Amino acid sequence: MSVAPVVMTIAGSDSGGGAGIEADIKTFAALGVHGTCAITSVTAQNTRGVLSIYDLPSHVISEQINAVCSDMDVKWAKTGMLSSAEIVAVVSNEARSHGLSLVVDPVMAAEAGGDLLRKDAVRVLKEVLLPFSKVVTPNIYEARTLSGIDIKDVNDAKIAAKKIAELGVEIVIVTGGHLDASDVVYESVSETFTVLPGKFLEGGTHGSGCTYAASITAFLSKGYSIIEAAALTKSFVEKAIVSSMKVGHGVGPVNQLGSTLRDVHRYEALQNTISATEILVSCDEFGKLIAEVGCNIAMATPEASVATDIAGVSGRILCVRHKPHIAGNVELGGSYHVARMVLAAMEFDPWVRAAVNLRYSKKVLHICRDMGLTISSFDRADEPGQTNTMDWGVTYAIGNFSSDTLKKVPDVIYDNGGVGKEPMIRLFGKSAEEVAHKAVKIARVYSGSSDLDGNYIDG
Ligand code: PXL
Repeated sequence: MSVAPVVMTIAGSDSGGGAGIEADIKTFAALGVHGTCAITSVTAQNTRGVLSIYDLPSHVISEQINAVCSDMDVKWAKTGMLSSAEIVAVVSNEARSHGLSLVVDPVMAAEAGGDLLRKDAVRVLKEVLLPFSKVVTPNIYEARTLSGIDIKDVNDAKIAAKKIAELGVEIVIVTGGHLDASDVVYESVSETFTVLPGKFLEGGTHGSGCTYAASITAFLSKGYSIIEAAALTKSFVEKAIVSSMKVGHGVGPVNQLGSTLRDVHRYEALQNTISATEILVSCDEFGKLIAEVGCNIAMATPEASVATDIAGVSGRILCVRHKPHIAGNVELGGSYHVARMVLAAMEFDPWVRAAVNLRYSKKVLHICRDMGLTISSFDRADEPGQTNTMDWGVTYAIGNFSSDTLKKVPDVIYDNGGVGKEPMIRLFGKSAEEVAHKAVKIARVYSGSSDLDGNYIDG
């Protein structure tokens, strides 16, 4: 069993799944630490705003903290929404008695609107919680409330940070999401400022503040210095914003796992395509299905939008002495043509993510039909100028095949070639392996070594 730091979030719940403990726990999971939680308030919320707030009784908050800390070794915790003076006080007491190192996100309002901290709680936050906290991560509006300084630029942020540190908190990070995207880190022990520049990115930001503080907590629990934690967190939050998903009608929530999943998907597409090429080259009969120009097989990630999100052979699969031979490596962006076909097919059905091109023959088309595969085609003569043939051809063949209401991708799309263009059959499927298995089955029937059920024919 592996060992991971245990961290805690003491925060409110966002029923919309964007901010609060929901964001914190996802952040902890994405960063490989074990997340625990003590819920302070339950908000009825969506991407448009906060509809209602129910504060949990103090003893329920204490009991959650005690339950976790009496069993697990929690050193670092973060606080989020602490709606009332009473909650701030009880959390301060519990954190003190369990010796927690605290990262305080001084949550005051929700992104989409709605107060999350009562006015009388600000005083307790400043006088009781911050004096023994390690880090506080206000945005410029929260920093103004804590310092009384209106922040219009990085210099104002530095003045405010220093003022907030005077309350007794060791490190103040004024986040720059509402300024020029740079974060100002003030370390009171060494009296140093570090400015971490950032960039504004396209994407939803609901939950970015919670995610920021949770990420700082996770990196500190792993032993990173505050400047390392702040730099790593900046990049983590930027990726979470870029990966945000369009849900709801208001401010979209950040997606803490988006970039990790994209990497997982790339790895899966590569492995699947490598395995598919092995299936193809270990079948001698497949040599007969290799086109003059060679074959390629490719598989896209679910979020693919460009050829570099698609694994394919960087050279080709060629027929050498009647046997398939792979010339090149499986790489992301390895195939351009097959990648274009897959991208075009995914526009109609996101589950169709793989394809292989095969040598054209009427007999192969017959076999495909006998196997129950669906077939459509395009004619290069119909292609308008200024298009990418693969985009246009696949889109045309899908349009021809399916009804207006149900655009379905056929298993096979072929064309009869054109001037200087070899005719071609293209086989589509959900994964490169699935497509390779189908291609091998066709090749065996074509060469007479097996029947349509895959049974070997003697002789
Ligand atoms: O992002 C601040 C925040 C913190 N905690 C909860 C929230 C929000 C914002 O919406 O809902 C519970």
